[in-house]
Amino acid sequence: MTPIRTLLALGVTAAVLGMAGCKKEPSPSGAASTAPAGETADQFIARVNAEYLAMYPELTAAQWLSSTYINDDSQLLAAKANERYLTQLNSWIEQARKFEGKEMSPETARAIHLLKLATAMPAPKDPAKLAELTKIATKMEGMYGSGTYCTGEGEAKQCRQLGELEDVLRNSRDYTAQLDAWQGWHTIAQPMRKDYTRFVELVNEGAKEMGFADAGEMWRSGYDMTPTEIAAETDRLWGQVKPLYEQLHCYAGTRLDAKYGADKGHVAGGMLPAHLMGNMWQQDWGNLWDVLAPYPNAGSLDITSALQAQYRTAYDAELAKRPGERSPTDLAEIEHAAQTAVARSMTERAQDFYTSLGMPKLPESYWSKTQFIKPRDRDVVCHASAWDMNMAGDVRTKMCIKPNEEDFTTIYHELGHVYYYTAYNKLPPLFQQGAHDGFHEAIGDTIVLSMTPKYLQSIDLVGEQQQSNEALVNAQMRMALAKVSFLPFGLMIDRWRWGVFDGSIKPGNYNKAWWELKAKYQGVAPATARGEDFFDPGAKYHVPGNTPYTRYFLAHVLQFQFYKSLCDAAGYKGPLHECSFYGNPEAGKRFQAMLAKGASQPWQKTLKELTGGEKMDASAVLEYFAPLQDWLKQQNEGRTCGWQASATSAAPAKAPTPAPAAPANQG
Ligand code: X8Z
Ligand code: ZN
Repeated sequence: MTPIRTLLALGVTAAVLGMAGCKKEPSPSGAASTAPAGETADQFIARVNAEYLAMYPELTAAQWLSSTYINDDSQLLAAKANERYLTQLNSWIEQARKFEGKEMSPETARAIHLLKLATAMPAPKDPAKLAELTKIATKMEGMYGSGTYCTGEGEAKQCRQLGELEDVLRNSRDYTAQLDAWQGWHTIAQPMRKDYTRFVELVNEGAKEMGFADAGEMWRSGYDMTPTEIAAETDRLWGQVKPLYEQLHCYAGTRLDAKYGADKGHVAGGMLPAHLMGNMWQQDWGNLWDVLAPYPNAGSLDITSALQAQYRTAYDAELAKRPGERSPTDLAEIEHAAQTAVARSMTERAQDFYTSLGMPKLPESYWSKTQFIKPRDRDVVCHASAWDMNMAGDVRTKMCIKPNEEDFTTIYHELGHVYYYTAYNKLPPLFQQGAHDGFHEAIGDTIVLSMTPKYLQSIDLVGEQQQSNEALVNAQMRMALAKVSFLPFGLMIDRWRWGVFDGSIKPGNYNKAWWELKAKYQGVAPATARGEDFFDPGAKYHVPGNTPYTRYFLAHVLQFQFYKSLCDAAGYKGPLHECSFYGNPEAGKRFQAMLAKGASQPWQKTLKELTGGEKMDASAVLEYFAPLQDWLKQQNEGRTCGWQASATSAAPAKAPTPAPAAPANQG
């Protein structure tokens, strides 16, 4: 995790630490420090940086423990650590007030600005309320991590956690089994509603005390532009990519109709059924490759099969190490050892991409302290995250890696956070954040764009690739199912939270508003009624984990800008989508230079240094997917595309309603 912002942004456990990667925040030990008399602003910031650095490892240690051993004791310690951190943060922010309007260096002014945004979980000053907030935050994250769906009774009782329920959506094409897995997971969030409602009251109180209108406005204040401007920027960027998403949506709907029949392939208003998209939140449709592959015979891009074959080889190797009769415990250990071996080798492969750019190897401690796979003996928060434990080289990732494509690319994503952490570790702690949080999320994903069929072939994950237009469309579709399907999801989560924080979405409408936004942006809908007895937002990690989400939307635009610039830096001349800068030290140098800047200057300047432009812009997304967009238009010709967002939400009709004739009406 990252420091403050990490602290700030990550959200977890508290959301306390929240920074860049999906990480948490730190806490000080003992009472909050006080300001010495006559201290200048520059001295103040130097002291805050030192105190922050000193308290940080204790906070991250408590959070790491509570995420990797979920139990009452670890949660108590994590909540207490957050309590101390947030108390200290409030005290620093209070102390900073006396420098308002005073002379100070630009760096100090920026550091004070960042200090005020240093948490995604602004806490009330009232100590009782602050303690209540950290307890609720820790509890909600624990509920998510240990969430379990059980069916049957007695001998027939079966209990499954998120990973197993996701496997059903990934692998089963049985309509009812998928619906059961989807509904089952969403039961775990029902009990969070009350806690979340209280959580919103408390962070809003904290945000108001800090001078913000509400916590959402505070979140929108971290972009070196006004909160109104960044909201408008996200609308503008969405406007650029929306036509591409609509084409993909139309195509996917046609294929789902063919697979499940027109009465099941859509729900009311031409929307896609939430449980049939291969992903619990419909944010990545890559698992539907078997349904959506444009040209199944034009060469395979199935890297999951290759990874599973690696697992079987590792399993056989472990078996061979323990010949003779084997007990069930022996077999479980063999399985565990094989899973660990494959997860480590997948991570080594990701590391190899970074070192091919001239970046350093991960430290030995990374390999010994990282959580690679789901432990067998306890609950953990499986949602992937990257941690900077001490701002001095103790970096880790926490995942429950399985041998499949999604987890493989997520490792590359997480290492992007880790390389960012280590690149800016020399900066003062308050600058140890991404240029903005979307930058942090975009680093590893920029590398993922370089995982072209050729690269995958070079690492033996796919066979010889055809040089045909059909193979090209397949490759583009594979990337679009991960990247384009994500865009409206990346936007809607914080549209919901901004509304919750500013009061335009009331607790009595939490679920209704959620599904209205899912309908409006994604064009997806539940197949059965989801009234206010449910709390479906809580079934997505970042809501109970309090991790702001706009960062991922921005990252999905920025990563194409970074990728294009790094391809240029590598001297690449061909079509954008064929570029891989694997092994190119010049690209690596440019990338590293950006990472090393952290948050020490406005992100616009950092962006300009890499790309030559100061604005986020989706034209590189459109350039990349131009061949696919043409192909989709042809495929969709003569079909009725678009959806009626108003046709459903909490209580969809059983029978499909004909989709509107004209362009998508997204409400
Ligand atoms: O949460 C993550 C990462 C950790 S920062 C695994 N992501 C978002 C999600 O899973 O919802 C990466 C893409 C979007
Ligand atoms: Zn991330």
